[in-house]
Amino acid sequence: MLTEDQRASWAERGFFRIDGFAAPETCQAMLARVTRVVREPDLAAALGVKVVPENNKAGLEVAHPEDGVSKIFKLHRDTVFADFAQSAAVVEPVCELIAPDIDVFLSQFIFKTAGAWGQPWHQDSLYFPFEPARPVVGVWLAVTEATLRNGCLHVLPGSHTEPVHHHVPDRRPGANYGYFEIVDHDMGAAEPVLMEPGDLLVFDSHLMHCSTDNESGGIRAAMVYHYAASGTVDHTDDYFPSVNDWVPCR
Ligand SMILES: O=C(O)CCC(=O)C(=O)O
Repeated sequence: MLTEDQRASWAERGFFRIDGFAAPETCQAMLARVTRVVREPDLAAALGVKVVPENNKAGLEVAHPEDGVSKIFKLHRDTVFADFAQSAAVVEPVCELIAPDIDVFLSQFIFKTAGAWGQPWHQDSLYFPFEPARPVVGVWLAVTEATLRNGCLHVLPGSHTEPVHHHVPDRRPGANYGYFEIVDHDMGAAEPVLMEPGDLLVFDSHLMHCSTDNESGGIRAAMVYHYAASGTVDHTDDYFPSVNDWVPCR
């Protein structure tokens, strides 16, 4: 059951957080598993994941393969990632926000190692040409701490009531795959979302949010899932190559 505070924050601000949601062991298991997937191309191929390079490190020597990776998509059928996506602790509250029957359709592990770019201001629904278009709910799990220095999320409270704005391609030369940016809205009231490992942010797919570059010497990792009502019609392939994979949760 969502609490009254969570419901109020959802309605007024477009998100809520649950501190200490996941055990440290879960975060460590996710990081260990995804590191193995990146280091073993045969495993990545067998799982059918999509590995996206970190373009701010293009051409640089990296100590470990994962240091040159921005994101991995389509992990939500695999081991610890599937267990988390399907857990009652996640599914029950998300059902309350969407519908009695939901699917998880998208998952991304974001490595954000030292020197990686942040993702510019956007609304996730830009990427979701669905019928019905909403509600779509994102859950963002802090796998490591997220700080101002290592590139935490920033959100614009209340912006979930906005329609999907026009987005332009991220203007940085060689920007990361899929990065688009809102440039027609005042983000002056934005708030940083500082997190400890295991903290969870639950957010509406119209909420405007971004993250900053990782200017620390360490990693800022997160695991992100998106959920929508079962039976949603997905038109993504009419627009761009889809990384969605619809898996029933309840
Ligand atoms: O974690 C980040 O750095 C950005 C994630 C994000 O914006 C998203 O998942 O939509």
